[in-house]
Amino acid sequence: MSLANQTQALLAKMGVSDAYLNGDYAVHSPIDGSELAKVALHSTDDAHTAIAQSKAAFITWRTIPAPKRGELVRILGEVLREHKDDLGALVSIEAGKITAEGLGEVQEMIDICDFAVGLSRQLYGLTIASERPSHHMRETWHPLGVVGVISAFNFPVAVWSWNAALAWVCGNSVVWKPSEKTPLTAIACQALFEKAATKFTQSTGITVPQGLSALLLGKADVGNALVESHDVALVSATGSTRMGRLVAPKVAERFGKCLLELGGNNAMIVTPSADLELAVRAILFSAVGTAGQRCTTLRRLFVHDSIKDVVLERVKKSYASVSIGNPMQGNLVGPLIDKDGFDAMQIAISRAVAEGGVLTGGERVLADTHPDAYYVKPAIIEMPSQTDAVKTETFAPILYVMSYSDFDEVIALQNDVPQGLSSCIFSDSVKEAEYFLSASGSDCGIANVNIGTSGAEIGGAFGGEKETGGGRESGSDAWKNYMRRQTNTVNYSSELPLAQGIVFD
Ligand code: UN1
Repeated sequence: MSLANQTQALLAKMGVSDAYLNGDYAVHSPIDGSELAKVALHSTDDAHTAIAQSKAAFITWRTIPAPKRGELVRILGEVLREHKDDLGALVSIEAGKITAEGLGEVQEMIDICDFAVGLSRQLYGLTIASERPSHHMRETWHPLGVVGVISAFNFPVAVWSWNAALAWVCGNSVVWKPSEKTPLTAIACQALFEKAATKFTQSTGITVPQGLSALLLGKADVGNALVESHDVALVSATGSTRMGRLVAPKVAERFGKCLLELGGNNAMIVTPSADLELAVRAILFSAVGTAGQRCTTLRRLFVHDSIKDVVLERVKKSYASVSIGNPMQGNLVGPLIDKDGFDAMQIAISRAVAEGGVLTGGERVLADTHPDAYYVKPAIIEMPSQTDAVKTETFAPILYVMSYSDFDEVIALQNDVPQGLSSCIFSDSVKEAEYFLSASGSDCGIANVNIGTSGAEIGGAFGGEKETGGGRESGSDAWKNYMRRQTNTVNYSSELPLAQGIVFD
């Protein structure tokens, strides 16, 4: 069966209505470059209508008790479990992920739904001691409004769910603008949401307001409508630092809230005491998984001088054993998303080589069988130092390898890049590991010990510092981004004492 036919069958199985599939915007698979379907893109007028509808949905939804809102997300988790294979396969077809990673992405969605259900009974505020007699102080969390979600091609469904599941239990409505490279998986998610909404209404008698989940397919103009609308309370944007630089000032100008999850340039430090068997396995998954197209992908490897040769030899050996090809046929490395991705990789490689890098791999493969798809051998580049090419994030499987001799120096190098998403150390020394996690250690939002840089669990807050944008999504208390904080002081006395001891009569 062709990929287009498989796509049609999967979309039908997930209940996608033909209405989405009658446009003229062609969607291609990175697996072989073939056309999968044509979809209709929205206009900025459509965006304004969707935002207005979403705002109306919010007004109703915010009054539904949070645990009831959680019930909708619980049912969505059930629907996702039912369709895990279908949606996972569609992620593989549309984004080129290997089967295990397509399924893993849907598992992240299920996990965040479970998390959000629990959270729906735990949107805790504080009670605060008042300095005045017979007064109560407390802090409450209220729903925020319309949440705009802008997501990237590389996690075409999970990033939406991290935001949407939390946003809904927090009492918000969601308008989603997915990457124009992956509209089909987004359409499928919307259909699965609608399925969950119907079941929810059947079992609870509560109507899900129309527009609680809205989908906007389009390019930058449609995203921009979300960014500029005063009716969008929070813009949660995942993508490049370049995109974040466009989004953040516009949202700030109207005093909206922004949650940014932008570029990463993630590093691993391998110290002399490291378990090299574990380190090499972690390097392979972090650097090569998802064909190097995760924001958490390992891009910089610092190995102590004394073990550099042995580590490099083992890494090269493990790279050589990796199968590259159709991601749905048991290979470990699938294609890059498109020609632009491939070109960016080749430019980065040339630059690094010009800066003194010694290259292994990096070339295109399978061009004969798939002239319209871009499969590459993951590249390893031994660098003489941390040059400009190394400091730049390129969304492709390029691993820059450098050696170090001094521990303080390598911590400084790890931090000496504009981005600050993920980092890790492989070490069996408690001193080194704890130093890495200390205030003087890694400056990233994620810092791991004896685990690679990618593949974070949903339970922790996800995001990073510096040019990564500073936002935190997913677990821990990231839910607070989706609510507004209110401080309440209640006087239950017959006096009117003022704070700070002021007497005003
Ligand atoms: C992303 O690449 O945008 O930690 C998200 C990870 C995944 C999420 C990646 N859980 O690699």
